[in-house]
Amino acid sequence: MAREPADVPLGIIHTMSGTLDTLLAEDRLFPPSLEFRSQANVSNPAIYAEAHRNPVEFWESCAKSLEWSRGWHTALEWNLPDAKWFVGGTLNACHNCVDRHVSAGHGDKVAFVSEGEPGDVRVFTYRQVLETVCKIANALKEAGVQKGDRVCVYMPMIAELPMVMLACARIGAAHSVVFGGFSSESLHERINDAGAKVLVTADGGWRRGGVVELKRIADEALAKGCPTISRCLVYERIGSPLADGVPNYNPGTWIEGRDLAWSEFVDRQPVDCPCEDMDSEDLLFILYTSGSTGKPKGIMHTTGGYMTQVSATTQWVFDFKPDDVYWCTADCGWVTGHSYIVYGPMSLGAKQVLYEGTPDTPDKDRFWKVIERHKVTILYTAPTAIRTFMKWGPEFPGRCDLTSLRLLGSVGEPINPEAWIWYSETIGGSRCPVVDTWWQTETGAIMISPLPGVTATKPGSATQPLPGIHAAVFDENGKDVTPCHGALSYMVGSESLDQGPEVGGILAIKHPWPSMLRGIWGDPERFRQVYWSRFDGAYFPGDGTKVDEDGYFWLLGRIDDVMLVSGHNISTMEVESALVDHHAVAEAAVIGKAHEIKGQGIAAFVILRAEFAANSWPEGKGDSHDLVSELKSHVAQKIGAIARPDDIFICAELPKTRSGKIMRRLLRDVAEGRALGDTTTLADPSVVANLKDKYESSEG
Ligand code: 6R9
Repeated sequence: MAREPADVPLGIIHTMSGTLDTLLAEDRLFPPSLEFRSQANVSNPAIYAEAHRNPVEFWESCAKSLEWSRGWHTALEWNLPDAKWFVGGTLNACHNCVDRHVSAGHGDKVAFVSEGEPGDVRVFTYRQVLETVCKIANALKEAGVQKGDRVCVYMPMIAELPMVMLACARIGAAHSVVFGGFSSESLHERINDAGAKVLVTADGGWRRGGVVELKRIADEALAKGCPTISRCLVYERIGSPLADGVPNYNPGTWIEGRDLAWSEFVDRQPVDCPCEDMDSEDLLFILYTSGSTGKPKGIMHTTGGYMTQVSATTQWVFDFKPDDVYWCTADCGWVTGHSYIVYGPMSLGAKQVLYEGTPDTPDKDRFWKVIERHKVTILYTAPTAIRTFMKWGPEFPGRCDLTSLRLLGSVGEPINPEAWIWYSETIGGSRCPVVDTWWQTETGAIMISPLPGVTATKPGSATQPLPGIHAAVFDENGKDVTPCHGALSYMVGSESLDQGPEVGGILAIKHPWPSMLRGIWGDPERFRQVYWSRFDGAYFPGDGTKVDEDGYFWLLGRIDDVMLVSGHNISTMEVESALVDHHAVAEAAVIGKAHEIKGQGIAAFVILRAEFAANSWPEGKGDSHDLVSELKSHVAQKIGAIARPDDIFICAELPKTRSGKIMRRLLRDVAEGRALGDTTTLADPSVVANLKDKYESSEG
């Protein structure tokens, strides 16, 4: 029956019938090398069974590697949806990340190598971090911040950003970091939602050779009315306009009595400041996550459980060692920067690289130059970056010495198998384990990931839930359909259990975990409704997954993106991966588009690798191109005729959020000829506007 486009339901809640059809087969397997395994922090698979026997006791043993000022009396109090971990315990997150390393004699160890985009490099030892953090903490106190207050942070990706976060933690104020690429409206909304007392910003930050005028944007946000803000502390990153080598940027308007200059106000503060004793369940931070629709949610994380899980997972998943040089390319404005720049790595006393700017400034080899210069051993980045590097071509990494690398991580989106292989071979020299880590702002820490000394990896699979994490796959009706459900064979380490066939469905987390979100700031009802009402007794992350016969999880993206083609639920991720599998394709975004007969047809937006794009493949629908029909056949051959794309549109860029995730909702608007929906979370709204023009002219 023909359906009007408007009738085609876009949300999975309505479209998904039963379980997801899983089609793409991937059988490459990469067991850990003997060499890696023999030195790994975790090399005994018995850790899964141990954790499974008693997850709460297991997490208690992990919590003991932190320094507590008072022990807990109850490990977990669980009244769905409210969890309390390590009840009665007290600790300070900053103490655990900084002071204890200095007290243990590691004050001279480098904490940060902070490389600015213009090429300036500043090095901070743990002792210097401690002194600076104390000065910032004293400055915040003088500016009126007290334990229990919120501080909004809007800064470039330089060492002062994590130090401001640690200073907040030190004095018991919750930080709310807003990514420096957000607009004044977004900043204004987040300041007011959190009721922040102080805003910490900078005159600007460097990006793609220019200055992002943070203070000017902050002024705009404050001018819209932020009644709770009394002070604005400004770090002088750029210096005075018109100084040598500095472009003429707008530093905003200085308001006496409100604005405080870092060089005067922070630098004169005393270098010691006691750590506040914090309850395990005291708020550590709020971080806003937009999701696809609606007002941003202020995700709340508390102290003891969060610190326990970020610290343990850094140790296991990154196989972190004292002499590693670690580089996570995320910005502290995202949860990845919170958990895997600040709190996880620093709790282990890591030496890490911070980089302020873009990967193509001054040239497309900047990341590889950073790795070569600072001898980075562990790299943690996102599939969106990896696919961009694939598009640019192998000559850029080829110019640099990357032999210091020993482990590679991925986070943020599903990584297509071909991108995984490219990352492993071209960046890792086929020498480094690849850890694909699934987690969310809400989960606080990594949940599903290989243990690099234990797990045989499969390209495109985040493999298995970490020890102590009980992930499962549920069907549309909320029924647990996990193969060998109730006793996942890998969790109990037994070979003899029945292994079920592969299933696809909706990811669920069945047992509380220490770093789980504690709520949405100011909206407990929305917290319950969004995450805890979909399933009975389990957390609903909103992602689709399949679990194969070995108990490996294949994350398939947001379930709102699943397509319903002739009655089959097909994940966009699988069709995208089949396209990226073709040697001409660097990146693909796939959507379901209203179709008279099939309900939804498949439309693909494809970015070619540089060497192909340079050949005669203009942007556009290109039905007549040989390449387009070749790509359609390639998908049909990889996954089956059901997944053959109806339309392929060749383009130069895809609409992405500021954290680099593809926004398929807007591509559906383009393909179905609708006005574009909300574009405020896009990194660059002109990309989708251009795409729409080109799409419409090629249809005409
Ligand atoms: C850490 C972070 C969370 C959403 C999540 C999922 C997607 C993240 C992934 C992944 C497949 C991975 N996601 N990591 N999908 N494989 N390894 O990205 O947090 O910004 O809150 O996004 O990102 O869809 O639900 P956040």
